[in-house]
Amino acid sequence: MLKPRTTATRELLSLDGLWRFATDASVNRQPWASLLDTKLEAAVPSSYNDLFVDSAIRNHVGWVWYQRQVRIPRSWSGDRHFLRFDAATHEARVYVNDVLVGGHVGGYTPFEIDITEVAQAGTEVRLTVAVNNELTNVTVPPGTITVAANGKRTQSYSHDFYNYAGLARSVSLVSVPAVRVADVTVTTTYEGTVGAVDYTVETTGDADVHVRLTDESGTVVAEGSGDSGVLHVQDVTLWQPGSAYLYTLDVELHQGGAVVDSYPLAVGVRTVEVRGAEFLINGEPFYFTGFGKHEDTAVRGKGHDDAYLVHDFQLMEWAGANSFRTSHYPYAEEVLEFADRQGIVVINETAAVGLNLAVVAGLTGMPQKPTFSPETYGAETQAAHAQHLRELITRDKNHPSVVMWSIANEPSSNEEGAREYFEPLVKLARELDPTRPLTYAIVMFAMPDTDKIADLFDVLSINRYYGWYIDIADLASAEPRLESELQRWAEKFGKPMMMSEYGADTLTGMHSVWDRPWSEEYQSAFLEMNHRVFDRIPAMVGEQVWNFADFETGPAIHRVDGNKKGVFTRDRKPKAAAHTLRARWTSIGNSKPKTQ
Ligand code: BDP
Repeated sequence: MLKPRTTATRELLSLDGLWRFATDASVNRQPWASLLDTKLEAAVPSSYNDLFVDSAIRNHVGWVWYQRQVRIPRSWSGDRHFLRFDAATHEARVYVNDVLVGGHVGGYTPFEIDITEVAQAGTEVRLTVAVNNELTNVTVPPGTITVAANGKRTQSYSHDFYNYAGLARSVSLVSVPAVRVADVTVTTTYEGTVGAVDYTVETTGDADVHVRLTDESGTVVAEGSGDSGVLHVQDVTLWQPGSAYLYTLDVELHQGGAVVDSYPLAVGVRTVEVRGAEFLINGEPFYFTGFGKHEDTAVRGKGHDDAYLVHDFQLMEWAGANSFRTSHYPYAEEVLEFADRQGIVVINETAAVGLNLAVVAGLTGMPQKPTFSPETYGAETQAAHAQHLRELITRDKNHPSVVMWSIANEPSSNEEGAREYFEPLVKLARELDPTRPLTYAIVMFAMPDTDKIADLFDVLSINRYYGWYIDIADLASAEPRLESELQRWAEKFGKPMMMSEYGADTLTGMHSVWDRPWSEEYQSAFLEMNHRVFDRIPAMVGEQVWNFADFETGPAIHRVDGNKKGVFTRDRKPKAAAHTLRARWTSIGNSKPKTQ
């Protein structure tokens, strides 16, 4: 799905701002009508949870309502107009003048609704959006709703971040021509100094397709026509990690000599490949440094914020990081566009986090119920996961910064049924995108001899906490244990491996001369221990620390005002570990440290 843009033939009106807001006590009020009876207003984009002081709103389980007036520009007659939601977490129903016009399930991918027939150009309409935050065994991510005898609904889930909800990304009204570019797909390669941009254009009607590729100085470097083809670029400048270069592919539709639609797409020419135990970008072995992140800031929750976007990237660059993972859901498209421009490498993850009832059972590894079964996570969950994968790959397939898809975080891959659940999803992802490697983040309960799905994937992303959840305050024992496990993965699979999570909760300002968990010194020592091990294992192709910054979680006995594994605090102040990482990463760059 193309990101909306203003072009010569398209217009975009932002609906961001303050909307009337109310929570709804009814479980499934339908149909709904009339003016929202409320004094509350909520900011869009923002999660609604932390905006208000009322804990009933923060902890509300079910539907909330957003409402505002919208005037459709008079000049839009003759075109189609759409409502576009960059995300509504986790389900939405949309009403124009109290008429249901559409909806969407899935809280981290966009959707659009054609409202041309119900909202004529030049008129004002009342736009009402119902958003539901419930997670069940058939949503991605999954969760459980418990209803008490008094009817009180409680949400639980097995992922370790707060279930922020609402309209956390931009909402816009867009006008597009009736015959238009519906989608564009590009893949790139190069041979010597000649780049190749393979393109396919989908349209909504009959028109001649013209494409033009310009470089950053605006010079046309290749042109073509037809729905699909290959454009060759002489003396190509590659998109490189740390050194982005973007061409622009201008797609035009012509009818009888007139341009009826035009759409520009940023294109980076680069290749990605897994060969043996190496991860190659542009044929060169690449070593990932960086973080698992979250979309998480005070007050906004998961609300997208350009100021934090810029600042977070500045901090990553300062730390010498060359990459991050969109743990544990697709991020706002602005983030990927920025990564494209800044040359930061992205591992793009689905929202399938918490497919693991062993974690729900506590850190025992003994699930009370099997994770994969018709009663728990079965065919319907898998179908929701597949649909989410389709929406993610369709949205993000053209970003040069995205080098790999992560299909899930810490699923119970050592349990019966894991292979039956994941095999079709891996097949689907490869059909949707044959160009990018696939991975999943491996939970600590899944070992080289018990994991049932590792062979299906290209890269093994390993989440491990030796020195924290295992061997806390005993890094001397943690070190050989970590090393021996990583060696076993390397020997058994011969694939590239990366540490996709390793980290220790740390209270900023706490210090100790001993190995004391929660101290800033311990976080640094923990990371250094891990690094010594990684540098001894040739198959390691990267390290992403958990987490970039402290973040909000649900209440739990092991969480003090959220998860404190951030290398930066929630307000982005560095802990001592930030300097430890900076010293290492600025010295190693994009290449693997010499194996010792
Ligand atoms: C891992 C999860 C991550 C958690 C982290 C932790 O992938 O979401 O936040 O552990 O416990 O299991 O800090």
